[in-house]
Amino acid sequence: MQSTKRFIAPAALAFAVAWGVPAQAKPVAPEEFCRIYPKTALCASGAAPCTTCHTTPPARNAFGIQVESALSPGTPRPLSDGLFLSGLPAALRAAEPLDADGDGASNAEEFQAGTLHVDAASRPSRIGGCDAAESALAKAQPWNTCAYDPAYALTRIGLDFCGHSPTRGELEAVRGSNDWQSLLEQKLASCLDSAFWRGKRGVLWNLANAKILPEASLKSGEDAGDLAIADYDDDYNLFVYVNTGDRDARELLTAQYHVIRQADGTLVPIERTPAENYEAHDYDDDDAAQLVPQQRRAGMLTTRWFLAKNTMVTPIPRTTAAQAYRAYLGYDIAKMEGLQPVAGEPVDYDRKGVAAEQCAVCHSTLDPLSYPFTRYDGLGGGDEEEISDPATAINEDGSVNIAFGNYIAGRMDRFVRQEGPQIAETPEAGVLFGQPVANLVEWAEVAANSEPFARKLVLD
Ligand SMILES: [Ca+2]
Ligand SMILES: [Ca+2]
Repeated sequence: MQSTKRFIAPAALAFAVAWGVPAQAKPVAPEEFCRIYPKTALCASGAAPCTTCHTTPPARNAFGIQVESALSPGTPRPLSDGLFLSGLPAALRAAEPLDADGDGASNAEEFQAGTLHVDAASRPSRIGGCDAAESALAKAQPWNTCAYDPAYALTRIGLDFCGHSPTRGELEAVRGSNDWQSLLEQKLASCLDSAFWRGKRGVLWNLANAKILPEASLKSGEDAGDLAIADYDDDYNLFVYVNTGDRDARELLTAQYHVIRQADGTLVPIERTPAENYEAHDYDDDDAAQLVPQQRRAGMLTTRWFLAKNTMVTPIPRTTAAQAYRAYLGYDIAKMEGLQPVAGEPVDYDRKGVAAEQCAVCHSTLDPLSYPFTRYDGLGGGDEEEISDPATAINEDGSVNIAFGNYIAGRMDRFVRQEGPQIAETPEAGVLFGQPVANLVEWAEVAANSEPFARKLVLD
């Protein structure tokens, strides 16, 4: 049991914890596997999936059985952590020449080729390439499967980046040219400029859906829904803008400007104070205005919509932090991913019982991630002051005196009556990837410069 427990991947571990297995079980095996085989496709996201060795954990698949039988044979089970880890490399090596799925390719060959070692239908196309007769035959086919086929590449570029096949003329030009590489580059460049790629509801726009989580009924501004709380057009505009024009993608989390879409579809960054944003909207439509002061902005993480949709009326907005961690850094805490416990956490400022053993497993990471979000209001909550006359909302320094979607230094004080005095002790400083951050702007800076951010960007 002990040895199989060590082999459980993060998702499976979540079940284990839910069933009350002691929290010290750690998913070390997937990481150890990827330390040994860092380049295999199974390790593309950092740790191997549980299906590398298991069917449904703890049951092992054919490869898991091969590894297990070579793992410190003769040593009584269960193996201790130390014995398991020290025996694993040799056991994996011992299973390399074996063929778990019987498809004729060894486990090692499949790791190298990126095919599945436990699926006979997935096997390396052979090692070596085509011989002369095969090459000649392939060249005469519509698609050349023995060599790089520029016409096929052009078709893929057209379909994936332009939304349609290339014309016959374009295909012939590429087939007949020695300079096909620059023709492909030109085609790609023009596709990346097309409405299909960067326009409203284009490919990039849709790529942002999992980050923005739009809901038509809650939308304000253009195409407003029945229960309008905020507008997400600004979010999409910023996302598409940052991801085009050879811009620095880290500005997704560090931009302190907003982006508007002009009538002709051009995206233009604008530097406006909250007051200027507020005045740019009618009072009827003021829930579409961005109210966070410039120096408190952190790109997609502090837009009116992101805060309204995720934080709503929560004092400590864990949902907001979890969505930021998932959408931009690739770690889903609900699946026990990206856990980096902080000593002394969680403190349980809002008396939710998060310090209980089963909860602390996640909350010792999640709560310090969440504190920097606590000063950003979503939809009010607590004892907030209502502004009855919108005309009095604007302050001289360009800030706006409305709580919703705004940065409020003293926000936690509003919750004392409901949550108790300790809620006001909630710090604004937090911890991300083991690094202390004073506020959300620093959080976003650390995030944007991190390896997980770069990896998520590539995986997207
Ligand atoms: Ca095989
Ligand atoms: Ca296979």
